[in-house]
Amino acid sequence: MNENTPPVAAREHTVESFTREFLRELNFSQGVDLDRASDNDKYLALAKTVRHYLMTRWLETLRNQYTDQAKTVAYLSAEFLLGPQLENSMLAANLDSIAAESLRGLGIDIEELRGVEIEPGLGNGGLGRLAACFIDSLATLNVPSIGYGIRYEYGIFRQTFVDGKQVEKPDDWLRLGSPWEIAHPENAVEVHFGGHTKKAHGGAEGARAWLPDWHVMAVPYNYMVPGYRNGRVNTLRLWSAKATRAFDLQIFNEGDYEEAVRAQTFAENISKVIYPEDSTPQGKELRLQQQYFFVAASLRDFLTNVLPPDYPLENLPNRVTWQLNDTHPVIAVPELMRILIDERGWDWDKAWGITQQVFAYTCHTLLPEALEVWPTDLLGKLLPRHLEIIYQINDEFVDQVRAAYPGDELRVRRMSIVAEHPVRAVRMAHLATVAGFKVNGVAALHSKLLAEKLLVDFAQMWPEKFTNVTNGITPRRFVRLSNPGLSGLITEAIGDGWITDLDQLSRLEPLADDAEFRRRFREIKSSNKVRLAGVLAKRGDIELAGDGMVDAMVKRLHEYKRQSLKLLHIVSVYEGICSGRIPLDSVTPRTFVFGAKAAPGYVRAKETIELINAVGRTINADASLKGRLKVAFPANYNVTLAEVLIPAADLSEQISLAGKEASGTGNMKFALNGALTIGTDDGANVEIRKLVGDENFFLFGMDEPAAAALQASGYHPDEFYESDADLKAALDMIASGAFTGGDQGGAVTSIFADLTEHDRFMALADFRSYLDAQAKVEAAYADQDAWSRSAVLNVARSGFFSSDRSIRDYLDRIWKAKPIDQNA
Ligand code: GLG
Repeated sequence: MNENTPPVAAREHTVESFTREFLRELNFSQGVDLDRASDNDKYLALAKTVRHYLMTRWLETLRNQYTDQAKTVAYLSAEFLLGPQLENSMLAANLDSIAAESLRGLGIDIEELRGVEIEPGLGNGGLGRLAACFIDSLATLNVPSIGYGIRYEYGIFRQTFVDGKQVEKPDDWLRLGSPWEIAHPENAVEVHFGGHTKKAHGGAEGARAWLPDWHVMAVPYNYMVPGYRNGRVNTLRLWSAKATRAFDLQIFNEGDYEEAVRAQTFAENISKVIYPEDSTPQGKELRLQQQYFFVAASLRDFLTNVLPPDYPLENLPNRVTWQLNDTHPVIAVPELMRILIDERGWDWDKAWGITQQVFAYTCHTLLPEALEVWPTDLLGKLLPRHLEIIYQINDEFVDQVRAAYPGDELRVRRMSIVAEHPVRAVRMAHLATVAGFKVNGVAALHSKLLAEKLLVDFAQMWPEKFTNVTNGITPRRFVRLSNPGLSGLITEAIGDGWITDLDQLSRLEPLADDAEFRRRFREIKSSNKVRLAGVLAKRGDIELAGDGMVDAMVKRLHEYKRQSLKLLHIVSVYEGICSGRIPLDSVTPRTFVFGAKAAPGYVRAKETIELINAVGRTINADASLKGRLKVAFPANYNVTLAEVLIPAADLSEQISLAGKEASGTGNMKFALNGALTIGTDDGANVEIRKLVGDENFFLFGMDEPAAAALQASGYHPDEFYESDADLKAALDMIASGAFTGGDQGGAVTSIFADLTEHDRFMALADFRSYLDAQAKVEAAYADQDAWSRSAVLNVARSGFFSSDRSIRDYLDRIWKAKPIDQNA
């Protein structure tokens, strides 16, 4: 350690010292005294106090990162869906009880302060949340790593419902300030765009000079990523766009003040808002700007700030893996080539040799239309040099394919990085696969289908490139914090080692046969339902069906996920009751909980929301049901709500068409909190079922080969509609306008017509099997004791789904980096 930088004195872990710090923050940072402090003042003071406690360790980690020069994982992701930070930071820093006691002593209710925090919604769904779980596990496993992303000023939109329709509101999460970030404007990095290229004077052969015509500054904001009580605090660095002064001045000098301000706004737009499409890229120019913006800044940052000066880049593969979280950061590949060739003067082969050893690519989808493709027109206009480099990578790659498969021009066309139809465009997944030294899918089935279908040509050429890493979730946030009751019960039974070694949950297995343990487990579920009921009541007068079954389907609204199939089930039960086919007394009291945002431009998804709300309104208002059935669709499902809902759920709906959901991670969170799954053989459901056992899982529907076969043979949904009386009755009831005040148009016609004529994700084909499985659910739930046995077994057998295990798999199979104990 440098003598000039003595270590910051660590704060004392005592209530007195915590209180002193807190009051000091309140006075000197917020400028108020306790009597006059608002909840926001207190929250900010508390957050900053907690941050101070972590600061010493953070600085130490940063110092070690620099002195050790150990192999580092740089996780490049356009999304980090972090969720609330306060509780997690207190937990990691081992301050939870000290803080609670300290605040109690000051007459402050810590619960109230938690309510003040606005979660940073810097992600759309699973992909962004996965990135957040991964950085938590990387820190907890002591892996030198850094997360790189974008500090969007507006996160994923705030969803509201107006007459049952989704209306999006801006998510101005920064309006009260964020205590968790530290800005470093002095370390801003310039990022260039546009212009043209020309032959470089001197330099390596093939080097070009890029003459961009505009640039922005990327300002880093650092976030702490504390490991769980292990003394490591990693960094998440999110970039915010700022106009350069030179840029404005130039225009200003030309006399157009308004234009100068407009130019500034233009530049700063880059990090203004996250694109709200999940698994459906829009190909908008601003999005490509965002991608290059954060990637260029991150590479530059790593090469100049993380590496020492004059670091020989020939050694880069020993120092870093840049993990590409989906195709969003793939423009990093030509960016590194550009740096090595045009700036460092390397020749092409040498540059490509290194580039191919430092990137690895994670694919998160199976829908071909979800793979990003950039028209060369747009790419060339924004990043002319990068397009040239991509062309050259492709030329060499195509030669390689021709050499391996002489005469197979169809294959060449299929594999080419540059597509010719419908417009000339760059397929980012192909670029990532060609450049990456590994390509992984996110669940066993997904990785298999990637290699056998979506990227089959590549897997034939380079079988050793392809691997699987099944997703995971952090048990710190999704059990320890979100389910204190269950955490306490587990810890009492097996100690608290499970928090960082989730396989230890298997020691709960014998307790599934212990009646007292099951009783306590049920009691915890019930009190979690009470907590959920309280939150939903506050969120808009939503009621649960007493303490009946909580049946949850929460995920983005997407046709392939089949919220419409869930809706058909609900309508079918309701129709059965109305028509006398199903006696009301025989129906298990149940609340169907939905949580789902639709992409603002995704019409069918928005119509589905409208219809769910219409059905919900009707059912919830129908007194003849005596409150046995409720539909709860709280608006704006987010991490904060997930943390309350998941621990209360009995049944987890994972009903995508087999072969379409890459993995799912909500499915894991539910199982780990003791919900039973009703699901198809899709994504990680396959692995969940294998682990928890068939008898503790409700499987239904076609498997992937069956679904593919039906699709190939010509699928006619009307045949299912005509031949299944219950299905017909349910669909007809919707079509009759029974839920829409007699209105048979709009969403009603549109969804009815789509399901009976097209039904791209074959909901109708799986309807009967889904209903049968729901009947099994009802029967099983009637025996509460047996149900809770299954629930406990779900918990005991879900240790595999810890994101710690995922990270270990990445380390083994891809990164080859080593954990470094901070305390050693
Ligand atoms: C994807 C997939 C999910 C997957 C998640 C994380 O749709 O199935 O669990 O990433 O890998 N685009 C996504 O959200």
